Amino acid sequence: MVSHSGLITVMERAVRKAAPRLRRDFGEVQNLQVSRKGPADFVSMADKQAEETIVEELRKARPDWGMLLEEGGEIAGDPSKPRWIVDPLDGTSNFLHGIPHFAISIAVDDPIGGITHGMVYQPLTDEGFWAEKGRGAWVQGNRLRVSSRRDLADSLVATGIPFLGHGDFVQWSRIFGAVAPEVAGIRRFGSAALDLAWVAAGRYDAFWESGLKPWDVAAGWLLVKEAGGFVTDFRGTDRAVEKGEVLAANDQLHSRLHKLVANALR
Ligand code: 2AM
Ligand code: CA
Ligand code: CA
Ligand code: CA
Repeated sequence: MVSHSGLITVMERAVRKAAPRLRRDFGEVQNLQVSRKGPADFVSMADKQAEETIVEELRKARPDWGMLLEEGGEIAGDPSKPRWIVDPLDGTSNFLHGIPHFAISIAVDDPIGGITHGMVYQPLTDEGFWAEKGRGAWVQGNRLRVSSRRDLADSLVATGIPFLGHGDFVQWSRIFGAVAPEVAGIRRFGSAALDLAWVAAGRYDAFWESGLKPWDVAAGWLLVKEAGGFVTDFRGTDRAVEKGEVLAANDQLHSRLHKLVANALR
């Protein structure tokens, strides 16, 4: 595996460069050009401009790397080198409704090591959650650790609900029906990247969602892993990022939730 020292600095520089514009646009949402990629799947100038700025910074630092971008699609690079996976604005619906809960997500996907670096950055709070494979997950100089709660009855669980034209409502309802009666509370805040970062930080005890894309999941997946948590798909396999299907928690809660989910989907 190539040496990745300094990559977190590169990612931090990219998100910091994109942040002021996002902060400004957030205050002027009514002036943004918004279009629709599908039913309820909105994209604005803010998404596109943030992505352009991020791509420019990342390309300056690693000119030969490929990229997987939510808005720009795939950009080929040297296949022996890692590629960047970028969601320039996760939580666009929140952003466009003036709800201050959205983030930038950037990950490094190495052809040998898989996801080796991840950053989930909240422009409004200047909070940058980052993780490096084998070196832990961090926010503002503090090491992240998933929660240590063991009982579902004490747990606050985040989820993502399918939205118009997107996702499996029946499957989600089955899982909700199995999980909701067992846990202390459920939240749906609308940014999968932040949901995972907050599981890594021990704010949520667990999180489940399906129908996601690699750019929603990759960085947060590493954050949870490096914070000592478990992230799998609903069957309990290690293919959460590829499948866009995520069940994340500490080991105890993960195994309890996995049983409930498996039952619900039988
Ligand atoms: P996006 O904001 O980058 O598009 C949460 O369910 C995930 O689904 C988010 O990561 C969000 O990513 C995406 N999403 C897209 N459209 C959505 C919508 N109308 N409602 C909720 N989430 C949406
Ligand atoms: Ca989107
Ligand atoms: Ca997203
Ligand atoms: Ca996005």
